[in-house]
Amino acid sequence: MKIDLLIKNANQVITVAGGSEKPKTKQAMSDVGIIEQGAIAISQGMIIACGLYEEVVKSGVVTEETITIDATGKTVLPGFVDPHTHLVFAGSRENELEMRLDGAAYLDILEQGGGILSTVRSTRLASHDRLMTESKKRLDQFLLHGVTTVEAKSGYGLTLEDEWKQLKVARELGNIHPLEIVSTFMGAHAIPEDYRGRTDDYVDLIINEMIPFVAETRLAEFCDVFCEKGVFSIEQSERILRAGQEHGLKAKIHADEIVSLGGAELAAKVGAISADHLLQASEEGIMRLAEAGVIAVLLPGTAFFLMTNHYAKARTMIDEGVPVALSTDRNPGSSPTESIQLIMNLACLQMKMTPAEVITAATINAAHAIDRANQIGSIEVGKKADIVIMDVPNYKHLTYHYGVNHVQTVIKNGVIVVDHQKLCY
Ligand code: IZC
Ligand code: ZN
Repeated sequence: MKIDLLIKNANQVITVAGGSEKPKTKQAMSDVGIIEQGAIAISQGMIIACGLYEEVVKSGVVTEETITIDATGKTVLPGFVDPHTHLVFAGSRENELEMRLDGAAYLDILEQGGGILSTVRSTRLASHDRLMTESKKRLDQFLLHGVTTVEAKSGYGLTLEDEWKQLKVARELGNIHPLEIVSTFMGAHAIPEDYRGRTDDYVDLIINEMIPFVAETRLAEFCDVFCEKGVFSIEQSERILRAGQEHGLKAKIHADEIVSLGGAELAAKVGAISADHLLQASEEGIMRLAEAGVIAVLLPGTAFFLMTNHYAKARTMIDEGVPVALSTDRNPGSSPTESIQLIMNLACLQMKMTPAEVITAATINAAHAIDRANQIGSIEVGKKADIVIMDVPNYKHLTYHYGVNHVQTVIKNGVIVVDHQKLCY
């Protein structure tokens, strides 16, 4: 077998190996698989060897065409996986930041027809091309920051046609951009203005028309609900998630973000693949997640950006055996960032996750949260060659030297797509 790409002399290769079967929990989250002076061989987009150089070069044939990257002084990791984004939308909401600085609350802005609903208005008005252009910019930022796969939710359409428009953009972007996109249907993101006071009627529309359509056209793999005070109740969320499951859509839930409603308990009850946010999750809810093996996708960017200063109890979750993953929650209202590195830093400083736990949460556990852990999330033979080379001497440096982008090179499916911090696909 011909080696297409060879990475050598890395100060550290962080493999995060050993978690492909099931997400890493407890002590296993700290085991990130460090290889000092490591090397990796890649052939036809896949990892064919990882270890010490002398062994790795023997895994295939080095030819004149083999590209060699000297990673002296650098740290090599699996490409980051972002399992929770609202990628496709039009416009921005910087005006709301000023309202919030004046004391307005996120849910009050939504109640008054702003927030998510203002992004719904601009997304409905936007053409397919505008949505493509704006969303592609976000994907480029993700890639520049070391993310090689993202989940992307709909939820700024809230009609069948407009949700479809968003999901089609996500699919098309996945076809034209090196970054891989995994889609989630989230018609249950807000109550559309013409259904105000008639939430159950909107839930019926989601269940009877949107979910069957999305499932039939295979435009999404997951179904998500904003289970929150004033949005979708526990009962409504359960109906939607179960309807999704009946149509083959795996359940995800925005749970206990702002008000503690019992979203964590619901996630365990329906067997969701992940419960996301959980800032206000109860102790009981955390125990249920651990028992049911539901992945907690934590999004500390929202506590930071909404200035609540109240973060999810990551330490309790990890110590109780909940598999934890991290995500940006990229969206225009509560977390407008593509920097997974900033999120990793917040996870460490504000949620007291260790640097090793943070890396596990942003790679293999995040891959599990989108059901892709058999293909991505670690540097292991047989996995896709999704790799980031960071200009740091060791992995602990990532959560220490903060506020800057440490990415030097990004490799997606064995192809160099970011070189010296510049896009080159
Ligand atoms: O646009 O505000 N929390 N959904 C639930 C969001 C934030 C996105 C937004
Ligand atoms: Zn979200």
